[in-house]
Amino acid sequence: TVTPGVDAPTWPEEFAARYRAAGYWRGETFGRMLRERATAHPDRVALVDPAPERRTWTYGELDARADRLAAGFAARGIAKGDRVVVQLPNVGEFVEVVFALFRIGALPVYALPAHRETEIGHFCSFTEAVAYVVPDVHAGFDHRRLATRVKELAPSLRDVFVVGEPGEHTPLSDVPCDPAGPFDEPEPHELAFLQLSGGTTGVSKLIPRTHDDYLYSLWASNEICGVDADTRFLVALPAAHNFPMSSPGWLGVLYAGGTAVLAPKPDPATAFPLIERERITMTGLVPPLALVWTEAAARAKHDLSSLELTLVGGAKYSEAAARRLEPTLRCRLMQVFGMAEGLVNYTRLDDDVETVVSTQGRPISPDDEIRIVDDTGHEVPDGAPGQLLTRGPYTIRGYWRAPEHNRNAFTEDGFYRTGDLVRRTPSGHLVVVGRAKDQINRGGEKIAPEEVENIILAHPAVHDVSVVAVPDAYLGERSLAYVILREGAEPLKPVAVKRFVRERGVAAYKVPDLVEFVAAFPQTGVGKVSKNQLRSTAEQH
Ligand code: J2J
Repeated sequence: TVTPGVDAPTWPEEFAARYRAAGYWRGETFGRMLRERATAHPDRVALVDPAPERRTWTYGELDARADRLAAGFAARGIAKGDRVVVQLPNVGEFVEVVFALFRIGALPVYALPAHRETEIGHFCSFTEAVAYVVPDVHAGFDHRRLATRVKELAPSLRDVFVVGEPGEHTPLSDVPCDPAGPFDEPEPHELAFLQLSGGTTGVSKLIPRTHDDYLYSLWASNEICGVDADTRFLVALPAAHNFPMSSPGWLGVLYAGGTAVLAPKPDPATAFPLIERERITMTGLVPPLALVWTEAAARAKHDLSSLELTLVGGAKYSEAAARRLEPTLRCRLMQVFGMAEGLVNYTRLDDDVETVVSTQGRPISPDDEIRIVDDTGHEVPDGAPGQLLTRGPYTIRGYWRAPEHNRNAFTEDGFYRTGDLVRRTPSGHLVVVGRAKDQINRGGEKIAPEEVENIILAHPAVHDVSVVAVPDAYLGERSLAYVILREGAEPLKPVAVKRFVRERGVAAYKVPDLVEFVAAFPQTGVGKVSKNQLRSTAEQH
């Protein structure tokens, strides 16, 4: 079971009381939210999964389906507080499964389709997950075989549910049964799910989000983005990412009674026909995709005129690229700078063009507290760059079961150290100017160098390794591994290092893009590897 305040630090009561009194925390839960929408407008279409055959779910159908699946999960012993690792691509079953879990108060742990044995093994064993939900084969990869291996790593795992051909596991289609009596429903202040952090450490930390706090970020995002029952939102990015899930994302759209359309892939060849056919009004993209869409739109044969708003975030969007989006896609641009830990900033629909193209927005909530500090923790003068610290009604107070890490990741008075370097404009908008944390942002996918370094260090020919970001015109950043070989070791080729990482079973985006062999690393004054100096060397690439 999960004990609020023990497994996951929570807001001190005086803050919780304030957030409730202010009307941010409405005392809703995801399970009840869907039930209410299904009662109010059962026949409205909630969800479209367009491929390979177009399938739709009305609110009534999604609600009934969540009930039957919840009953089936419960019959298999999944109970309130249990963790279930969900690794599904953009398919309707993803939404069915998470609402079924919400309904019984079990916590989905959102894995990405790209994750492999190392990551999934960690999520399952660290959270003591009782079940794991996978597709059969996705993007040419057999997730059933991965599940078989993960079962050996994680003894807590009792069930593997497969969307599609089950192999040796249980088909998800066998799970639903007639709704049993009422479930032991979660309370609004309890945890709803565990989201993944981008991470800066060897293993990624898990982010505990409550019904109250996440639902607030959804309805407030809806107000800012103008999401309502007429919104038709294209989920172009992987649905498990915090951005397409909640800013305002498919969960925000379901909250508002609109329609979420799941794109199997985010490229223009897939997305543009969907925009035309489904009359899409809103979507969210990472900067590299926004670049590709902007270029493709100039010669698109498809009618994109339904598109009203495109959100771009997850990594820094260059001002020059941002300027081109509105004229070519012929829709409004909104920049979004958010994080799965909480704080989300948006430019506003009534901001002038200069603000929209040159800032990353301002916080959702009047109660999002922002501090911009120097290395010693003191606030910098107005407008000067510094490290962003934040605290507020939907920003976590600590990671799941990570008390040691939390001591550094949060200040004593509960501010989250984002690791982002920002400056604030007089209007209160934030401009992201860099990063203090050791992380690589590869087109929105976050890589913790330490994780990749630990893997490469296990190679018998490697003496030492340092992984840093290299600027990249398309992705923003790519990864470069500087490797020092052991004395007397056989020389390695870069591809051998890449293959070694891949064969360890990690998400492909973590495999270093470049590998370079060096004799030594530059040192800081205190004899540590100077990543700053390595990064400036890497910029010559
Ligand atoms: C620069 N850096 C950005 C931006 C995120 C909405 C949007 C994005 C995320 C997300 C999210 C950036 N410019 N516009 O969860 O709800 C970098 C920062 C930040 C980190 C968080 C959402 N938008 N970033 O990207 O948890 O470094 O969330 O701290 O994946 O991405 O990453 P993540």
